[in-house]
Amino acid sequence: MARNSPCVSADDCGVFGTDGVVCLRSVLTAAEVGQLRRAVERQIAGLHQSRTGYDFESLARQVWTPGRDVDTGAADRFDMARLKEMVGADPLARPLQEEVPAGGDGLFFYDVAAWKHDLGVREVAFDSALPEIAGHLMQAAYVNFWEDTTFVKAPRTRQKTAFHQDLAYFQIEGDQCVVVWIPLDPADLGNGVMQYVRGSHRWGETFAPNVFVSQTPFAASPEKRCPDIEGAPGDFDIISFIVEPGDVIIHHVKTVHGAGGNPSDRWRRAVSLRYCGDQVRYRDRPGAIPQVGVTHGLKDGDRLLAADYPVVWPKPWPGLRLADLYGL
Ligand SMILES: O=C(O)CCC(=O)C(=O)O
Repeated sequence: MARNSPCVSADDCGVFGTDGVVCLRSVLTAAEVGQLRRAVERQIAGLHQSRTGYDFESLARQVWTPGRDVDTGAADRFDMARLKEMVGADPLARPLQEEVPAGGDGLFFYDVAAWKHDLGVREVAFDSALPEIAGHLMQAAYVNFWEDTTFVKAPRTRQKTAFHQDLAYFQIEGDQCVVVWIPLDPADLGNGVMQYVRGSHRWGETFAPNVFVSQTPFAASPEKRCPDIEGAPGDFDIISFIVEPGDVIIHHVKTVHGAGGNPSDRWRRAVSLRYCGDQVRYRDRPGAIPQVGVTHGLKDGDRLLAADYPVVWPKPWPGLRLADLYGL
């Protein structure tokens, strides 16, 4: 089999182009997986002091309890009271929750931008095999790192991840962007592995971001609502992979995807890394999620040439450790 890079073949590129998603096996080392696990442990430990960390499981309970104010502690990245209003005003909104065995409250932990303060996350995001793989899949001349996001579902977590498309969450124009979902535990449908609508990146549609706990679109987005995949799964070609730590699943930024809850007694920890290619331009999209701590003054139409979006591939010389050059 012809190989384009150490970890991605011409066949992999073909599958990615056709399906909008490809699973690559044994891409990350045990040490790299360990670095991400330790970073995620630190993020979860800081949940109640964090301005960016959320438990969407608890949030969903608050959203679906009429008359209850939403309390997200120190976290202030999203206007959750507004989110509750949007869900309340959406006639199509309904809880997207699975039945779980009794015991425990579950946890659907979400956080972002660990790369800014965590050297281990930066090393995986910048100096693992991933930037080069992303470059080959996107056929890009160079690759910018966009950001990292953490998604953890503890055992007995009811909340699903509503199906969505990533593009309109990001302040970008162009679809030369990939999302790398990195499982930190063995994952399958039983504990909420990601699911993808095969070929949906070629539908020619941009969908509004949704509010995670429901398919309700962000009010500020002018894009159309994502189809109700959960409501009619049989109408869509949904695929998933059984993965081990070290494997990665890479999807195109326009591929529609979602996940179940985690009714099992196993954890489902994951980190998601987002990379853009040289053809992407900055665009301050209405309804995109505000990024944490960005300092650039990019205008619509600019290349992503700013310290907020490090160029991670190709490297100026082999063996250069980019992770040491960035961070707060
Ligand atoms: O892990 C999840 O539940 C959601 C992940 C996701 O939507 C993403 O990585 O883009």
